[in-house]
Amino acid sequence: MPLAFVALGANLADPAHQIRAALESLSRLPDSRLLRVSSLYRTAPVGVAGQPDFINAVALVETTLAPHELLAALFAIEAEFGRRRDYRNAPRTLDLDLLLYDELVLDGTELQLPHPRMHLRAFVLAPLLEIAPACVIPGRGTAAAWRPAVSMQPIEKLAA
Ligand code: PH2
Ligand code: MG
Ligand code: MG
Repeated sequence: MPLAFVALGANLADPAHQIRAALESLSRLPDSRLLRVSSLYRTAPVGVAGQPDFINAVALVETTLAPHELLAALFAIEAEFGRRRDYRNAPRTLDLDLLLYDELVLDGTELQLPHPRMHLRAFVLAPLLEIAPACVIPGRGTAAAWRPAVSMQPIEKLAA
């Protein structure tokens, strides 16, 4: 069965609660099984100024949903959580990003795989490496090799 990694992020309305509830929703995705979940991480905003800190995590899902079906299911969960898209990178109750889907490389307008910025974000790499230390990002090499390059991005693992 295909394996997909999903990044979770939130920085509004009790973000840790949003992420825990979102993990529950991921465990109920159709035709899928939630295999692994990282710790929650408190992270400073990357690429946006003047926003609250985020809570981030990464999950590994086994699924027979095709990539676009999985993406649609993730968008549906975001909508359930009251996600509004007021402007690009607006603060959000829940952001679910498809990071990897097997070794698939896709450059569509709706879906790009691997996620084009995942290797530049400590808030993705740290939780990803926690649950998949040998993870390879197609076209970019190992996730572990990118981790030192983003060591200046503040990130703190929350107690379980
Ligand atoms: N998401 C972004 C932009 N910046 N920074 C952190 N720390 N966490 C995020 O999830 C995040 C971000 C765009 O989706
Ligand atoms: Mg995102
Ligand atoms: Mg997103």
